[in-house]
Amino acid sequence: MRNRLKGGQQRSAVFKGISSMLMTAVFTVLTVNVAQALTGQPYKWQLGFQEQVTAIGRQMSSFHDFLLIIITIVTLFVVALLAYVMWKFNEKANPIPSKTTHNTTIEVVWTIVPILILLVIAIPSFRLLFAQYDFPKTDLVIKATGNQWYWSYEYPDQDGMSFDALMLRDDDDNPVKGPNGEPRTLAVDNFVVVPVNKNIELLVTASDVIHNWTIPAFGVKLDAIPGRVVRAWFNVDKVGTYYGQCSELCGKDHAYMPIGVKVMSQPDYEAWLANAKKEYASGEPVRKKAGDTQLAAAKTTNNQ
Ligand SMILES: [Cu+2]
Repeated sequence: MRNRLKGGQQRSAVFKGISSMLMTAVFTVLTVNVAQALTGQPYKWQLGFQEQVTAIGRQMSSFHDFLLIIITIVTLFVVALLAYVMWKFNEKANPIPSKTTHNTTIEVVWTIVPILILLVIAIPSFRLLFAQYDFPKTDLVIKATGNQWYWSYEYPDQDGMSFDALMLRDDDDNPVKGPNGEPRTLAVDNFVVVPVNKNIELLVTASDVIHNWTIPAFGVKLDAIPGRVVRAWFNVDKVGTYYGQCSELCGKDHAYMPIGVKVMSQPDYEAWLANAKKEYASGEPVRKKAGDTQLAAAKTTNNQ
C-alpha cells in the first residue's frame, strides 16, 4: 500500500499523523492543566504560577506578568537591532565603515529610555513591597520553626499550642501519598490550619540551619534563620489545602520537609482548634504512624 502512494500522498499522510499526535498532546496538556490547576500544589505541564489565593499573591503575579511583557519587548527589540546590524553592516554589504563615534540624539535616547523603563517598573514594584510590609490588624499569630528536617508550629495565643509537621513516609522511609490523596513528598502528618479571610501573622525562625518557609499560592516566602524571627502576613480568600516546600538548602533531607496549610471556614477552624488543643496539649505531638520514624531519626541527628 505504502509503495503505491505517490510522494505527495506519503508526505500528507505523515503530516496528518504528526498533526494528530500534536493535537492529542496539546489536548492532553490542556485537560491535565484544567483538571489539576485547582489545587494549591504544582501540577504537570504547569506554566507560570499556581493560582494565587491572597491579594498580595495576585499583585505579585500580575507584576510578574507585566515584567514578562516588558522583558519580551526589550529582548525582541535588541534581537531585531542585532539582526539589522549583521545584515546591513557586514563586511560585504558595507565595505567602507563610517567613522562616526558620537551621535547626541541616540545617546540621549539610550540614556532616557532605560530610565523611563526602570521608572515604570519601580512604581508597581515599590507598591508591592509596601503592601507586603503593611501589616493589617492581626487575627491570628502562627510561629513556624524550621528543623533538620521538619517544621514545628506554635499558636502562641492558643495556650501556646504546638506540634510538629513531618512528611508522610512508609515504614521503609519512602515518601508516600496521604490517606486522603495528599500528594507524595508534599503530604504531611499535621497540617497548619488557619481560618479563611482572616489576617494571619506568620513568625518564622529556625533551630539549626537556615530553612525557608513558603506557600507559593499565598505569595509568601521567608528565610527561617536561627536566632532571628522574621514575619510576614497573609489573608487567604479561598478554602482549600495548600502546599509548599523548604526553599533553602538545609541538608540531606531538604527536599523532604514539606509545608501543608489547610484553610478552613471559621466554624470548621474553631472545631479543629478545640480538638487540636486537646490533641496537642500533652506537649508530645500526636502524629500519624508514617511520620514517627522520621522524627526519631531527625531528633537523633540533632542531638549529635
Ligand atoms: Cu529546610
